[in-house]
Amino acid sequence: MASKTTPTPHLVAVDASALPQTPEEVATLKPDKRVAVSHGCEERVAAESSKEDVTLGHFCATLRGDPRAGYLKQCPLEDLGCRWSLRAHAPFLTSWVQETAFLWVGGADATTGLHSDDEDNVLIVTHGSKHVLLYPPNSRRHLDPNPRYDNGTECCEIDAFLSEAEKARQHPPYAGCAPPLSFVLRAGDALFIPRDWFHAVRSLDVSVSVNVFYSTLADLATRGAHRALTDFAHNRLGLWRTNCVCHRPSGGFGMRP
Ligand SMILES: O=C(O)CCC(=O)C(=O)O
Repeated sequence: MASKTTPTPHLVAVDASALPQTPEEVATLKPDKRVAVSHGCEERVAAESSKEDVTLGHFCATLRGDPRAGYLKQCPLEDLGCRWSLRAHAPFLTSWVQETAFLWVGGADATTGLHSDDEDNVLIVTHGSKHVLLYPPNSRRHLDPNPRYDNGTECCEIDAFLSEAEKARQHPPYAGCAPPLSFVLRAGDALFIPRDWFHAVRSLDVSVSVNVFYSTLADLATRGAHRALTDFAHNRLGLWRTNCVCHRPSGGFGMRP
């Protein structure tokens, strides 16, 4: 019987020239728009994190000089008036997909903790560089998944950027886990991250990137429907509000004064 091949992360060709290329270019999109920038690592329950409410113009202007400026994470590109289609710029994507693009802007060390997403994804760096570590779905039992809510995502407690020995020391179930795949993405690079692969990302310097999640019609009917339901339960009914990446226990949005 022919075995079904499972996709693995790999670099793909994407023409990213029409995407914002620098923090300064990002700032011009909507300088007065208020955005929530993140501090710390929101994906790990044990790590400190907070959000700060600033204007996009202020954030982008301070980023190069202030290592504590924070990380603008997963900001919908459309909210900034920027419409861009992966399918129109990526020769490998030939069939219809529903896609959603998000912007990420941060300084050196801006980090997204280890997690998996339930959609296929392409991460495109347009400025600076990023280090990406990835584990296959069958590594899950080693990675200490936690109950933190993030729609369509499963977060983990492991700090993927520690040494292999330190990860096993801090989390005994990590012992026996194969080391992660490692990619350093530079401006112009795009990485395909298959659904359910665990990944952690760290900026190596000031970076701008865009990630695009995409789903076929069949994906939308299954995983998309589940995401819509859990999003409703979280944002409208208030479920899982004390342990999520987006709200603070007070019920507020975690904004600093
Ligand atoms: O670039 C990052 O910090 C995280 C990106 C990510 O998690 C993703 O593309 O799924």
